[in-house]
Amino acid sequence: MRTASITRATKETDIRLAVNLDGTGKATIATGVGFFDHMLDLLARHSRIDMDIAAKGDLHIDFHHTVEDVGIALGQAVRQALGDMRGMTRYASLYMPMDETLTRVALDISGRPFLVFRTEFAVAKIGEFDTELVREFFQAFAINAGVTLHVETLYGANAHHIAESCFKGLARALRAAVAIDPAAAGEIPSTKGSLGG
Ligand SMILES: [Mn+2]
Repeated sequence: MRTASITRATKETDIRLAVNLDGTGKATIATGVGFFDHMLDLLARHSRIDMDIAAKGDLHIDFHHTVEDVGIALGQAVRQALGDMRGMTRYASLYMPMDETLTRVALDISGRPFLVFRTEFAVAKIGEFDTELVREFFQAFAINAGVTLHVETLYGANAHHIAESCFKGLARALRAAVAIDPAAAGEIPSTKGSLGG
């Protein structure tokens, strides 16, 4: 089983997180931020990665540290669970529609962290949630998971739909990229013979 657990405590947040890449999408999520819980829940569901995430952050300041640090811990957990990436598909890309919104996500699980994020929100908040934190999460995840991640929202209007299309797009891309490719089982998907930078 490709699993990992991360415990991460700072003066700003206290996070316990576990993932199972070969799961069914079962999620137990409690970050104290309702909209973020909703996004993480659908990230687990649509990636079929089991996620157990408990975060206690300094929400009396704002949601920034909590969202960013969950992104860091989730990225670290995914990277750890992948191990030497033997047999892994590695690349995935797709278009994710959500009503009027369309977002494209392309992913290379390469050990080469890079984020291109071309998604804009016309409003600053979704409920209490700052829309700029969507990018912060993707940045933290990409850097710590060691993935090259391109996200572009081609069009869209509703901020909730735009955010959801990004998270669902990441979910489906992750699901495809971490899947074991039966034709290449046991092989490391790189001409270098290793992945990791
Ligand atoms: Mn929703």
